[in-house]
Amino acid sequence: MAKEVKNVEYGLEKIFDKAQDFLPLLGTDYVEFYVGNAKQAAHFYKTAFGFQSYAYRGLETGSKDSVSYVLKQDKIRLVLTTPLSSKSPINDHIVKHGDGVKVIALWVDDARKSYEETTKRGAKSYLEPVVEKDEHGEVVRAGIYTYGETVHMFVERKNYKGKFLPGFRAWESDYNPEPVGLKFIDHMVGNVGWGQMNVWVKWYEDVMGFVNFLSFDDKQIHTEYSALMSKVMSNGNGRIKFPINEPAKAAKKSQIEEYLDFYEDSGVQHIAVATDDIIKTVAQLKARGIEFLPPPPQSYYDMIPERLGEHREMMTEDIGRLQELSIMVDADEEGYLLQIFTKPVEDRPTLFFEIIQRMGAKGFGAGNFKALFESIEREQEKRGTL
Ligand code: TYF
Ligand code: FE
Repeated sequence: MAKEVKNVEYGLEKIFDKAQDFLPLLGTDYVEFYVGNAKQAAHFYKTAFGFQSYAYRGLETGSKDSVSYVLKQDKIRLVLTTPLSSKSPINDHIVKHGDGVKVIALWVDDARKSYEETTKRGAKSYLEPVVEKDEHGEVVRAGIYTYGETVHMFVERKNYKGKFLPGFRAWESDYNPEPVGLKFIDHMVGNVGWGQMNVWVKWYEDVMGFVNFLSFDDKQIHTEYSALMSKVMSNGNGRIKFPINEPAKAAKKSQIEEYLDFYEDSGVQHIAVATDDIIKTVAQLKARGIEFLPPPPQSYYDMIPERLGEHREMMTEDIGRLQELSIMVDADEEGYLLQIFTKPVEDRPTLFFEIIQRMGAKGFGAGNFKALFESIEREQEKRGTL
């Protein structure tokens, strides 16, 4: 069974000591997707995932080249952007990758300094600092490239009282499906090409001042057919966690290779969102048509008490109910966690979502990797990509 290698003590204060403080990050500001049809995608994220209409920019607000819908659920903000003509460079991104994540925006106190410190350390520039203003104040943004064509945008909004960003107006809608209890982004995972994981680990260390706090190698993460390696990068306060995956050689095609083939580049593989009631959240998502990976076998659920170890008494969820919903459970020294994975949410087998509830555990569910990857392989088999 896969076991994670801890590179630093779990205590976040200790991570903080190790991490550099030149780039204080307050949290995830927003995640922007480039999609073929933002209007329809927005409907999907409202109807199926329980996001709320929040802000809008398009022809009606004077935006001639692209349209963006902003959706919100608790602390999570998604931006869905579509080009309005063939001349927009956004088209190239969609033609190459399909729908996917373009921007992981990070909330900072000083966007200019964030840009200076990271570009000085070798980051490739995407957007030099720009000040955007409206009647609610000003926002400063600047961006750098990370893996593939993915971007980190630094967003400074301390002098802004508006809803989202200058240029957007509030989006009021008569159609408001209930939220499903998604609270915040727990982590976002990047898939990178052969031999690239350590390059990006070093990039997050050198350029962003992150620390590598957990590692999983292919000896730990493999099934009969496939293997991968993964290292988790965290910023100093532990609010931003970016695992980086790389495929590893095995008998058949790794799910990471499948992603790279279809995304045609490195990119964001999954967004893990936290809930504090996973049973309720997942039951809701299923009722609204979200498709999850097929459940692990009975033997997996029989092993749960053993997997929980000393945390067995602490677990209040009914194992039978977890099994009905195909939710998985893992434990580490500090507690347990509950998690489940959607099928890809685009036609290309690329981006998917994870729903996670942490009950003290700070790991990533290493005890579930084998069952999870076997489940993914059954899907790959159906697609003929294993
Ligand atoms: O983020 C993680 O590490 C877990 C497990 O291709 C995982 O969610 C790791 C690799 C992968 C899918 C899930
Ligand atoms: Fe994850």
